[in-house]
Amino acid sequence: MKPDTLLGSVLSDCFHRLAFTCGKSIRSKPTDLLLLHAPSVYDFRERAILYGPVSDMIPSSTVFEMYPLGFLTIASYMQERGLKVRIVNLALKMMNNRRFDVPRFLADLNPKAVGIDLHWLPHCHGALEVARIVKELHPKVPVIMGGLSSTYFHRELIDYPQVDFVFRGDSTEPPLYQLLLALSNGGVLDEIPNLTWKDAAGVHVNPHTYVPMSLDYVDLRPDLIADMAIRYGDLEGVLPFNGWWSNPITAVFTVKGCAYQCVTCGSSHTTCTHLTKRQQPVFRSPESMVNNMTAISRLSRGPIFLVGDLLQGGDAYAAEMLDRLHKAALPNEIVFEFFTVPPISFLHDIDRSISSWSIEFSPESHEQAVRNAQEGEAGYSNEDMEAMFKAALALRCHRIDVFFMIGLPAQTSRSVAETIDYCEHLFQLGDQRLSCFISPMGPFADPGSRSFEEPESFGFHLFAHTLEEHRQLLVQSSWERILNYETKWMTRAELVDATYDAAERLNELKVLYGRISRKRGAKVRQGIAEARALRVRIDAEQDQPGVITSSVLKGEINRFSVSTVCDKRELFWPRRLFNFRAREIVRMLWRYYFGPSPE
Ligand code: B12
Repeated sequence: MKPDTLLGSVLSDCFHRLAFTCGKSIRSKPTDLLLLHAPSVYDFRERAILYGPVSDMIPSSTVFEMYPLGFLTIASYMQERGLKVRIVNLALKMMNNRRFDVPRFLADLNPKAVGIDLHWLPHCHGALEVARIVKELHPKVPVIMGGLSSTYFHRELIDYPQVDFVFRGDSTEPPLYQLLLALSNGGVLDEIPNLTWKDAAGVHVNPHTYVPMSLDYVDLRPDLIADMAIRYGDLEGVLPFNGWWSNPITAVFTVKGCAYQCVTCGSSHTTCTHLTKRQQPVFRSPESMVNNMTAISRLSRGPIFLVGDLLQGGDAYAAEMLDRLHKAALPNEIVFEFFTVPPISFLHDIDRSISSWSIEFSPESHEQAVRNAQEGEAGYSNEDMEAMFKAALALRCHRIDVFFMIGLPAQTSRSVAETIDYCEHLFQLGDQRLSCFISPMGPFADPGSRSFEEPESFGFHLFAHTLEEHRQLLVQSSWERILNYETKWMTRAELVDATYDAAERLNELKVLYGRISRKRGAKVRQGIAEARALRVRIDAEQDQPGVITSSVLKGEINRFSVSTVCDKRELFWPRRLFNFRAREIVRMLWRYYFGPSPE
């Protein structure tokens, strides 16, 4: 067992025991708001679904067990105002223990209100099922939903009997606080902004007026994770994703809204204008971000990912951020994301300010015509991009991950194959620090994106429009049938074929150019071959009416619940012996049980 995994289980056990030995039983803990994160498909443990590589590029598995960052901002906002919040990552608990009994677990809790995220649309099956169970067990406890997909589908969502309230928008902490107060004091509901609710008179849609122009009103306190783990004796319930303990990458959001118009993005400028009512991006202050990063650094040695392109906020903003980071001198690696090629001078500025840094860049396609169709006139050429890579590699940049996507407007199967040729060209730059990844856009084209709102104008065809239709899609037998779109250039079957072909070749190139070991390459190769074979067998079974997926097939499919087109470990940073600062954890435990900590 790795030291961190060992430390994780020891701490997990320790939290649990301490919670009881100190007479503070989990059950008796007051909870004003219980935040639940559901798996994508509620009964994924019983079903046999070939989900495919839809989550291969993120730390989560196909269960999409990562809860929204917003859970932490909500928790810290409420905590500062004296309310007790508990986060429970049900998805992760269900993954880790096949016998974990959700209704039994929930029946034991006694919260005043329950919040469930329907942020990412792939949760529309699990989130509504969990809401149904909560309502059944605790009929008097209000069930509140929120997140981007809740915002989009709020009218449909509120009609479900298990849903009492839906919050709209990308920022909900203050209105949610207002609602929790109103529910306990019997206050009026029609003045709470961004709230969709119902009573005997029908459905009410309060105006969407809470759109904060500063993001500094709320903190994202990493210590809350430890705090909740100790308070409720439940470490697993608050972990962000499976394996986080060994790969504690953390994300710091920098912006809400966007200036770019990417066709498939569910948070593009156009989408935000309509969905979150944000006419332009709003940036978090460098001071707030660096404070947040410093707090993370006290706890974790893992990389910190700055979500969003700092340069979108302007040169002065980005320069201030670097200046503050320089002064903070954090030991963690800082990961920068760029939406377009930054000036080379900016890379030098990063290098002067930070000793350990890396880059994530998503050109989506190597082909200019495809990039233009996706992003509007994409303002950079491959030559510009390569010049950036070379400049960064000449500096102390530790790592460059380049991401490509399948399912873009104007993209053909041939173009996807040529993207892999281009990856080889990038590998031939001859630096092991640069690697490439490719994955399909899936499982869904995002609601609110231009590809979803005006599919025909952008060459898309949708197989689902409503929330209920998406729920039905999620329980289809394979990802080819789950995808909610195809394009004028690729059918769903072609999207799947192009993905496996591209993944197979990219895997071989990674072995050839030393990006992964032969052993890892062989495992991925075998995984892709088996996934292809399973797809054929599922199709054959499905084509016979009335045939239910056989148990043999079920068992085989279940083995495909993690990575298929690449090995997830490629996404993570090399492990350290100890990822967390034990001293800080001990200090927290001490503070919780015995009062102020010794310095
Ligand atoms: C960072 C990020 C990630 C990170 C995860 C960060 C995290 N844990 O939240 C990573 C890279 C892992 C990721 C993964 C995915 N992502 Co993402 N992600 C983003 C990104 C770029 C920023 C999000 C952010 O910074 N939020 C800031 C925090 C503070 O706010 P928040 O979490 O949104 O929470 C607020 C509100 O949403 C709301 N809220 C949220 N939940 C709840 C619950 C309740 C009860 C209430 C009341 C309110 C509420 O209130 C919160 C507080 O104000 C957005 C795009 C964008 N610019 O918004 C895409 C975005 C949200 N992701 C998207 C998608 C599709 C995904 C994936 C499904 C992609 C995939 N197939 O792999 C996965 C799902 C991961 C999972 N569940 O396991 C889409 C969502 C579209 C949709 N409607 O479904 C977006 C819009 C990007 C896009 N493609 O267009 N993502």
